[in-house]
Amino acid sequence: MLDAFAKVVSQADARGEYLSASQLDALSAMVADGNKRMDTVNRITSNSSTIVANAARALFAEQPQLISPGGNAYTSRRMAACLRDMEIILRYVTYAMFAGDASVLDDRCLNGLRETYLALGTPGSSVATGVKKMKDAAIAIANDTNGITRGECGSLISELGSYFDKAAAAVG
Ligand code: PEB
Repeated sequence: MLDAFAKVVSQADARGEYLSASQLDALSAMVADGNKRMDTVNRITSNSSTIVANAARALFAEQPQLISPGGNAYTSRRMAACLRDMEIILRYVTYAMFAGDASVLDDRCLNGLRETYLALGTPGSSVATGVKKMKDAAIAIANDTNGITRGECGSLISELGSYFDKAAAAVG
């Protein structure tokens, strides 16, 4: 598991080189935007239940076969497993956002997840749809300009989106 700093160090070390000016610039920009990053993580974390519940509700409205008898989220045991899976994915996205690096998400959540769903007979494409719905909700919450000092958040928001895209692509 790496963060943005450890990632750059390991890349430089693999080549036996000092950190380059462009690597230092990129990390320096990351530090300068640190408070925005923490705010983003904080907002998603404190709204996580809403994000998961609304995404799941929208997924089941769009794909009602999932909650019909025989469906993959039918019975409260499977419904609970489904909500838990979405919560796990969202939690790892917040870790990746905090670390500024996707490796924690890749290594501890997405690695082998497609195969797990295949083995379970759970439709990965439906999980991916749920992840996309969490993405939209998380971005709306992170990007909400109400009650905060306005600033440029474009690159942080696209980074956040990329972690959700990675999760959706890993199972979809
Ligand atoms: C991944 N999910 C399930 C299982 C595992 C995971 C390992 C099997 C064991 C269990 O049931 O607990 N676990 C999960 C995860 C990590 C992990 C992401 C990462 C670290 O350790 N059903 C649907 C939807 C979807 C869904 C499409 C969006 O209809 C999910 C939610 N996951 C789902 C369901 C099960 C499951 C298990 C329904 C139970 C499947 C079953 O037992 O029939």
